Amino acid sequence: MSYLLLLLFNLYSLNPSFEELWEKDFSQIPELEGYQLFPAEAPSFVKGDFFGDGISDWAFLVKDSIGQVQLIYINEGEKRQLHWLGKENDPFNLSDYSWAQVFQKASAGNVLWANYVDGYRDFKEVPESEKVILEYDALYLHLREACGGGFIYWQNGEFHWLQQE
Ligand SMILES: [Ca+2]
Repeated sequence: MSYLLLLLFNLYSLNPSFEELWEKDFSQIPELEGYQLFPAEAPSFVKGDFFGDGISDWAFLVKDSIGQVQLIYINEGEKRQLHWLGKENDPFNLSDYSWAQVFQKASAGNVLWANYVDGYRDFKEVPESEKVILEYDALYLHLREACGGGFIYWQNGEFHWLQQE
């Protein structure tokens, strides 16, 4: 019995919850000082290999002191790197990500496309050149009421967006 408890305890400490990780690790990163986690619908974080180095990363939303919500990627690897979306140099000119209620992973290998370009279009209407085969995991962000959102994926050293309606 005690062995089982010990085993469970070890499993638990090897797999801390995201909230624990935030508490003990991410919130201690100097750049993230003063930020709070912003809860999307569960899950409020996504774990995946977004940058293709084979080491899983984290993506989640944080709120600053004036309530603006930004998207953070923690790229784990040999050296930890942070990517901020929602600040001055946002690749999509967005200054707030609070609309991203639904927060999910699209796994590497999936084929994605923008499903709205001057109107809805489905897979067979999309030119081959506009289909994206995900090299790495991607994020899917979605606002339920407006049925809008998109995929954010990393390719050739930058973030890309595919509109989803
Ligand atoms: Ca990584």
